[in-house]
Amino acid sequence: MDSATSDLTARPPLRSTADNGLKIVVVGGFGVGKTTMVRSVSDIRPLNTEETMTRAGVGVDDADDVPTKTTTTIAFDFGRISLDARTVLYLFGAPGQERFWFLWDRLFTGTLGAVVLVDTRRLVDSWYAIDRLEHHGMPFIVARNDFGGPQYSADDVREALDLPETVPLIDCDARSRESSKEVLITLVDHLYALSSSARERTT
Ligand SMILES: Nc1nc2c(ncn2[C@@H]2O[C@H](COP(=O)(O)OP(=O)(O)OP(=O)(O)O)[C@@H](O)[C@H]2O)c(=O)[nH]1
Ligand SMILES: [Mg+2]
Repeated sequence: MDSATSDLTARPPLRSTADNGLKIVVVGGFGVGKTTMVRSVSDIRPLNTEETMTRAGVGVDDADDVPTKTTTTIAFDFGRISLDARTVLYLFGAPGQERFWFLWDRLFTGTLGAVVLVDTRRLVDSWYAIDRLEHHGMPFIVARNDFGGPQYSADDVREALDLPETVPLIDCDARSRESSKEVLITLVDHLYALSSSARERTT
C-alpha cells in the first residue's frame, strides 16, 4: 500500500449518524496558516488549490514576512471533520492574497461561522477578514497561530483588532490536529451560545 492510500484509510469515514452539517470558513491574511489548519484537521484527504509562487508574483504576492512559503491558495481549501456522532463540519479555507479576495463573498454563502487566523507579527493583515465578516453579520472567533511572533497580551490583540469581549480569542498551532480541533470546538460552542441567547430573547 503506498503512503497516500494508507493515509486515506487511517482517516475515519463519515458516521452514518451525522445529521448536523455546518459550513465553516477559515479566513485571514496571506500565509497565516489557513491551508495548514484545514489539512491538519480534516478527516478526509483535503482538496487544496495550491500553486507555486513564481517570480511573476514578486511585487504582487507579499511574501517578505513568510520567506519559507513556496505555494499559495488560488481558490479555496476544502476539508471535513466529524466533531461528534452527529456534528460534521465542512471546512473551507479562503485564499489569503488580496488579488483573490473577490472569491470570499461567494465562499461565505451558506456559512454559519468563521475562524479568523492571525499571525501576531502581522496583525494588520487580518483587518480585512474581520471587516468582511462584520459586514456579513457572520459570527466568528479569532485564533492566534503560533509563529513564534511577539507575545502580546490578549487585551493588546483585542485592542489592535478592535475585537469586542464577546468574540472568543484563543491560541493555536495550525500544524497540530488537536490544537486545530480545539479551535473548531470553540467556534461551534460560540455558535450554539449565540443561537441560545437569540432564542431566549424571542421567548
Ligand atoms: N511556525 C509555524 N508555522 C506555521 C504554522 N502554521 C502554518 N505554518 C507555516 O506557514 C506557512 C504558510 O502556511 P499556509 O497554510 O500555506 O498559509 P495560508 O494562510 O493558507 O496561505 P495563503 O493561502 O497563501 O494565504 C507554511 O509554510 C506552514 O508550514 C504554525 O502554527 N507555526
Ligand atoms: Mg492557503
